[in-house]
Amino acid sequence: MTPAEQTLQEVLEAFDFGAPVVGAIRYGHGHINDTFVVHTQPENQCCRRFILQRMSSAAFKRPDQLMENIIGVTEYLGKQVEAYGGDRGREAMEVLRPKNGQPYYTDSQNGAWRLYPFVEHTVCRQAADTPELFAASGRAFGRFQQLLKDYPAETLYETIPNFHNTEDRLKKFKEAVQADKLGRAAECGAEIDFVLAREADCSVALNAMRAGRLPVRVTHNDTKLNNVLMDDRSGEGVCIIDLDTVMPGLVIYDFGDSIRFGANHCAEDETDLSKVNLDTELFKAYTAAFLEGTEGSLTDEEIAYLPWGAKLMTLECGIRFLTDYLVGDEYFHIAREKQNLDRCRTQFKLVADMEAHWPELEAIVGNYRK
Ligand code: ADP
Ligand code: GN1
Ligand code: MG
Repeated sequence: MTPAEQTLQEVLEAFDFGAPVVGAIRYGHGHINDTFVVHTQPENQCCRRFILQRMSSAAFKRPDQLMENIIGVTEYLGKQVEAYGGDRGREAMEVLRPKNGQPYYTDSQNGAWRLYPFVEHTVCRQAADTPELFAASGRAFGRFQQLLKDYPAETLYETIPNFHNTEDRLKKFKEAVQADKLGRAAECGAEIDFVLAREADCSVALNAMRAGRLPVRVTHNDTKLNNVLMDDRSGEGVCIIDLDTVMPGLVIYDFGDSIRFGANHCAEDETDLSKVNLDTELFKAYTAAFLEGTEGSLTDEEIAYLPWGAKLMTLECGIRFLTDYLVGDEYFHIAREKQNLDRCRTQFKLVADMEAHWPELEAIVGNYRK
């Protein structure tokens, strides 16, 4: 056995799966955690599946606080789902504790692992093939926002400090350019200039928040299409997953991050930038559905700032990919060289496209202003 296999074996033994484990393999397309699907074989029954994850130590310095957040939020959501007569096992995540009764298991190499039931009869999409599908994800994220609207935000830890603080992201980017520890800055001149030309943009949402025009709410903060599981028959959103970054934030971040990832027809690391374009029909479909999911609870200013959410989340993500490329790909998993630079380039192409379509985006959200 390799050391990695030995660790996995140790971890599998730390949990009670209720039946023999017949396999554990890597799963999913997340960039942060190490995700495995575990298959068990109960006697005379179908195989049961679980999601086992090693939380990223690069991203999350305090797994204890992270899991306290997740347990608080999942239990709260579970009760909400029961209250409206939904199916708690499908519509809310559930943390399954290891045999030692802790919220997660720490292995002998200090890796932190958690376990969830696999939510069956769902699909996880990497691209929004149709406006209907994208709208379904928007309704689900809007409803998620709505369900958590009375959650006590002050009890949540900031699992990644300054996660969507665009001013702080800009500062860290500049430090990485300055240090240029791998000599990669020279090949990124156009991308560096792209960011520097948009320094002022990095303060737009923060200024509105500081002025009291955008309220702080409990937000998901990582609303990619592949962080919602969709019913494999109806196509409707079933369960919001990847709750690592549920923290106080701005609602425009949740709207914006979904648009960033889903309102185009390309992978995040597409190298043919001519294919990377904002699809305003998808933007329109998502806007309608997200606002439907929030049940009219957003303020007029929040609605007005939705295009800014889209632009800033895309710019910020491009800055993060570029920063990670400059420091040596420490944060986002990569499968090939320059993948983070390619990811950065798609984000900046989308930002430019959003700027080119700005009046149209404002007109779309304008239809919902109060
Ligand atoms: P990351 O933070 O690395 O993105 P996620 O928590 O999003 O990790 O999990 C990675 C992938 O695993 C998801 O995109 C999804 O395909 C799958 N997944 C995660 N949790 C579940 C679950 N409870 N049931 C089914 N699939 C899941
Ligand atoms: C990461 O965890 P995952 O793969 O769903 C990242 C997001 C980025 C996204 C870019 C905790 O999301 O912030 O927007 O990659 N999550 C974290 O694809 O940093
Ligand atoms: Mg994810």
